[in-house]
Amino acid sequence: MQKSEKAGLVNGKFDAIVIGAGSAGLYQLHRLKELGLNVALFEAGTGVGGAWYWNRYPGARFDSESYTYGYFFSQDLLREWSWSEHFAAQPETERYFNYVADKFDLRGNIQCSSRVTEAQYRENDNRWEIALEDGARYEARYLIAAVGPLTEPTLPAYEGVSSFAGEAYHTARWPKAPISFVGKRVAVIGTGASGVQTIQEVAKTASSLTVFQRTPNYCVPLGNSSIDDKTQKNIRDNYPKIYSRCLESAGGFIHNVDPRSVFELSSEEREAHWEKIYHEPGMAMWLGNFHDIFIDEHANNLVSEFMRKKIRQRVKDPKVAERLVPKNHGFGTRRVPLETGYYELFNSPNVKLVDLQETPILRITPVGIQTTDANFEFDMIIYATGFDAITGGFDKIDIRGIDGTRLKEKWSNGPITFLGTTTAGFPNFFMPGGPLTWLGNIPRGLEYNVDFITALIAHMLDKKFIAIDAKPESEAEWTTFSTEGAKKFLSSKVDSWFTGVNTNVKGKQKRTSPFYRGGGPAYRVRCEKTIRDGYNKDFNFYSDANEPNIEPELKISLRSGGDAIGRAPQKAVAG
Ligand code: N01
Repeated sequence: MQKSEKAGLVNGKFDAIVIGAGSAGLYQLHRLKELGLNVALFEAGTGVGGAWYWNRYPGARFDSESYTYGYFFSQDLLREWSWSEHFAAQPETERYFNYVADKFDLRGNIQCSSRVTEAQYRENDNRWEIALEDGARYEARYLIAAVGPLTEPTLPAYEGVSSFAGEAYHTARWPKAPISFVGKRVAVIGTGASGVQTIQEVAKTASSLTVFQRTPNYCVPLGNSSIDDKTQKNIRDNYPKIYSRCLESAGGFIHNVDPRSVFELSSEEREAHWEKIYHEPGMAMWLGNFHDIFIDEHANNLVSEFMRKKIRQRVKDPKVAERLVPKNHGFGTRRVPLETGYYELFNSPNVKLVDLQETPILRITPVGIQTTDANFEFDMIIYATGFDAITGGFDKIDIRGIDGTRLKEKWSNGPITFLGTTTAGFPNFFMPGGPLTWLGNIPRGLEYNVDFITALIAHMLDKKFIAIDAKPESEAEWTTFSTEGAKKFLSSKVDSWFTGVNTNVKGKQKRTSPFYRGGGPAYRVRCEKTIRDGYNKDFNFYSDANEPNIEPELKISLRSGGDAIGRAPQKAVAG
C-alpha cells in the first residue's frame, strides 16, 4: 500500500474505511471504533462538518430546530452542548461538529484534504481498495460512503461561466476568507433554500443586488430567536420528549402532519389556522399542515392560494409580486425555503428581480450576465444553483463492485438499493443517507442509518462472516415499494431535487424517485423487520469458505432512541 503524502493515516490496511466527515461519517467512525475496528476516515475538505463545512455562504443556518438537528446518541453531548439560537447559523454548527470530533477522540482516524476518487471491490479476498486523488491507495473489509445527499454542487450549463472576470462563488463552495459585498453590484442565480438565505444577507450591504429567478418558491417565515437560559434548561430537560416527537413524525421534525383534512374546517377556520401556523417557527406551515395538502390537488390549491396571497401582501409592486408567486407547482411540493423578511427585500430600491421565464439567460459574459432582454454588469456572481442531489456524491467516485460493475451504471435509470443503505453486487459497501433511504430532518435519518449499518457489521463480526450482500429480490422489492409509494405525493409530479431532476447535469432531466417518502416511522418498521428476521431474508452472508450462510443467529439491537435517552427504541408506527 502506498502511503498518502498527507500527514495522518500511515497504515494502508484497515478494517473499515469511511468516506466523508459530515454528520453521518463522524458518527459512523465513532460507532465502528466502539466495535474495536481499525478505521480510517477520508474527507475531501480541510475540516470536519460535511454540509456545514462546505456551505459557509452568508446567511447559512438551520431550517430545522437546532436541538432536533444535533446527535442524540450521547447523553453527555446533549448535556454539554448549548445551541445559541433556535435555528443556529453555520459557524455554530461547524463548531458543533468539531466539538464532536474532539469529544469522541475521532481526529486521529481522520485524514482531511483527501478526496476518494475510486473504490473497487476485490472478489479474491472480499476487501475494498480505494484510491485518493493524489494516487494513495488504501484497503479495508468494509467501505462506508457517508458522502451526503446534497454534496456535489452544480453550476448552470450557460456559455461563458468561466469567462466572468469578477468574483464568482457557488454557495456550497464558499471561501473561508470573509467576502465583502459592500459597494458591489452582486447577482444571485437561484432561489432555492440556499439562494433565499444568501439573498437576505447580501442585500444588507451590496450596492445593488439582482436576483435571477427561474422558478419562484413559496417561502415561509423562519421565526428564529436566541435561546435564553430558561429555555436552554427546558430543552435539556425535554430531550427525551423532543426525540420522541422527531421519531414519531413522518419528517423527523418536531412538526408532524395534521391528521385532519383541509375540508374538515370551514374556510374561515382554515384561514385562521393557516394564519397561525404561518407565523410559527420553522417548518410548522409546511410539515405541520393538513395531511391532504400533500396528496390532494384540491386541498393543495387552497393552501397554495393562501400562500400566494401572503406573497402579494408582502410585496408592494404588484408586477414584482406576480413574478414571485409560484404558479407551476403547489405549496409544499418542493423544499420550502425559510426566510426572515425575504419578500420585503423586493420593496427596496437596491434589489431587482429578473424573471428567467420571461427573459432567460443567454450567457455569462466577462462583465456580467446577458439575458434576452439586457446586458447586466456585475462585480460578483453568486451561484445558488443547487446540487447533483442524492446520487451525485456517489457518481463522483468510480465505485465498482462484483465483476467490475460500476455503481453509476447500475443506477443509470434511477437508484436501486435495499433500504438506501446497501445495494446488491456491492458487498460490504454501506451508504448512510444513500438513495431510497428515508430523508426528512436529515441527521435523524442518518443517525438511524448509521446504527443500522453498525448493527449489521457487528452481526458479521459476531458470526465471523467476511462479506454481506443485499439480495437482489429484496432491493427490487424495496425499490419498487419506495418508488411506487412516492407516486401518491403531488411532489412526485414536480421537477426538483426531490424528484432527481437537475437541468445542469446530463442524464438527470427525467424524474426519478431518489428517496423514500413514506416517513421515518414506516421506514424503521421495514428496517426492524429485516433485523427481526435475522437479516438473512434480505442479505446473503459469506463465510471464509465463500459459501452463503443461511441461518445466522441474531443478537443485535439498534441504538438510536435506545440507550441514548435512557429508554427502549420506540415501536414504530406506519405513517
Ligand atoms: O438548491 P435548489 P439549494 N439557471 O436545487 C436554480 C438543503 N438546504 O442549494 O427551481 C437558473 O433547491 C433553481 O431553479 P429551478 C435543502 O434541503 C438546507 O437552494 O430549478 N437558475 C433553483 O432556484 C435544499 O432543498 C438548508 O427552476 C437555475 C436553485 O437554482 C437543498 O439543500 C439551507 C439554474 C437551486 O435550488 C438544496 O437547496 C439550504 C440555471 N441553469 C439548503 N440551475 C438548511 O436547512 C438551477 N437554478 C439550512
